[in-house]
Amino acid sequence: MAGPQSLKPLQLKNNLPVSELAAACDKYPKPEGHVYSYGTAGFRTQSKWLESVVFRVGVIAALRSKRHSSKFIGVMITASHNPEDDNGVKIVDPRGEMLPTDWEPYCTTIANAPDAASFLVALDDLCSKFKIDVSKPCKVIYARDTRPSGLALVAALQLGLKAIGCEAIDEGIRTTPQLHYLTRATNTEGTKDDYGVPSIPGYYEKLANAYKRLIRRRDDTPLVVDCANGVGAIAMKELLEYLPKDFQVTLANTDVFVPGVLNHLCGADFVKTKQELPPSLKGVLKPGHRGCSLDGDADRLMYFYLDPKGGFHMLDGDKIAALIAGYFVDKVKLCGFKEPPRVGVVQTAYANGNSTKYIQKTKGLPLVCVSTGVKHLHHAAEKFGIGIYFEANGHGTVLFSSDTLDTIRNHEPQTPTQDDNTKDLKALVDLINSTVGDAISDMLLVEVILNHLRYDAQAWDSLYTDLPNRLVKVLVRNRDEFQTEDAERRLTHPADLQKFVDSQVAKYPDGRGFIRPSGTEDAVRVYAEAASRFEADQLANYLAGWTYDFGGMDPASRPKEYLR
Ligand code: G16
Repeated sequence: MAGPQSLKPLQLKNNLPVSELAAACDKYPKPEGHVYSYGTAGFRTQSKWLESVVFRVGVIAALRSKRHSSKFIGVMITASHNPEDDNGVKIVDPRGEMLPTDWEPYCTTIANAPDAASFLVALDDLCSKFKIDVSKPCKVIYARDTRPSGLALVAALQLGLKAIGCEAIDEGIRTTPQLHYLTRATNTEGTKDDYGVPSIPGYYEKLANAYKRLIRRRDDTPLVVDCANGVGAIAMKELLEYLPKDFQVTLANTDVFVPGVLNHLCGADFVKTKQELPPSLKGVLKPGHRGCSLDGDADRLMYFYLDPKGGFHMLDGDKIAALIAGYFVDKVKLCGFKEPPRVGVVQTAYANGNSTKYIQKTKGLPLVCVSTGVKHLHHAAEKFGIGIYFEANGHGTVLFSSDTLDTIRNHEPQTPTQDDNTKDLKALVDLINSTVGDAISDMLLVEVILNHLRYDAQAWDSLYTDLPNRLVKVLVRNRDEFQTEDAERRLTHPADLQKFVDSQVAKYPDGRGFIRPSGTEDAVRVYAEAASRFEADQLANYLAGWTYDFGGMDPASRPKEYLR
């Protein structure tokens, strides 16, 4: 162990509180042999490996705050849709966005520093690289999801914050989007960009008031919300106190503190990957009802319904994007702006081929495809006046550029119709949590749009027909051996595997398939779509079989559904 004594020869360029940081670092030694990487969703792995990382993230977040003129930086402890034993930590920037990518390699180096001395050197490099004035005050706001490991990780975070002398606000157990909201609202309070009252009641009031301004007629169709046995259950119960009493909702999977049930056979990821009703909703969701699932930290949303014969139909992030995009393009026209904001959509390679066709060809909207990960989608959506981004997994939101916000604010409607629609648009800006995908805000948005358009779930579903598709998670020796290009639609390595993908895909009508390493799990994801269910499954299973073997796994242990 490197105690403060052994640090004497260290020549640091920045005036960091060396003894405090070194002593605290020694309390959370880095597990030997474990390699961490700041990826798509921050650091994420089994919770037992995370204490040293979360301690260090506390220090990094404080430095980020110093870099940002002492604004609040958010830290969220969650592993979202992953199993309960996993956990993770990510840093949220002052306006609620993800940490910029140029900080990621520094986070990775700091997390992997083997001892206190190298930890301090890595911090010093970060300070020099980003010209951080270490003497400035720093502020961090943090929260965690309902995972049992969260408490110990919060203790590690607190020690990191204390060691660097950081002011901190503990928000307790919150959804990821609530923490993003609080970060932005706290930093913008009393400014011209005021995002809302910086408190959890302020968050609920903002959403609920906007919903009340928008909702037109009473709808008696029940909505069943699967809360994934996660923090979304707490937030949904709290939100209901602010919504009109006739909001017809049944909450399911609300066992927040029962061990082992988080995301288990329920939640948005279960629905998307299994494409079936969570077993716990059998008999609860009836034909004619709408159902939706949140994930473990309530930043993803999936809708679904049963047809009159009881058949299950999923309305995923692509269907949500199509609904929202069509609605917004019409709404903007009805406002009568002299210079209407440009509405555009951002998707990833997972977007269903028919959703892309619908948005581009039927609705005539510009669309871009980017790599998986909110940071990529968010940045691409910022280029539009109104940018709608959704991943097929149900993670997404709508962004309004500052010019668009000015246009809406200063617009002088010439007719009662323009006036009504402008009022709606103003309320929509308040209803949407633009800081990040927010399952609860997105759910209210979908409910408002269905209400305005007088659509039931089936009418919404009929906007376009999904091409049958299948997503398979394949375990490999080392996911870093899989590298991609073209927004993750093609492998550059292993090149021979891409040749195989091309030759297989060409055999299937409407066939499409790609293979990419996950940014959040130690696995490779295989996606395939084709004209029929049988063909999509078959193509996915062929690609999975080859991925397994190219991934250095023993062919004798290849799962039986994978094909070769
Ligand atoms: C995170 C990211 C999402 C991404 C998902 C899966 O979601 O925020 O953008 O789609 O991971 O990523 P991958 O396929 O690379 O594992 P969440 O909900 O887990 O925070």
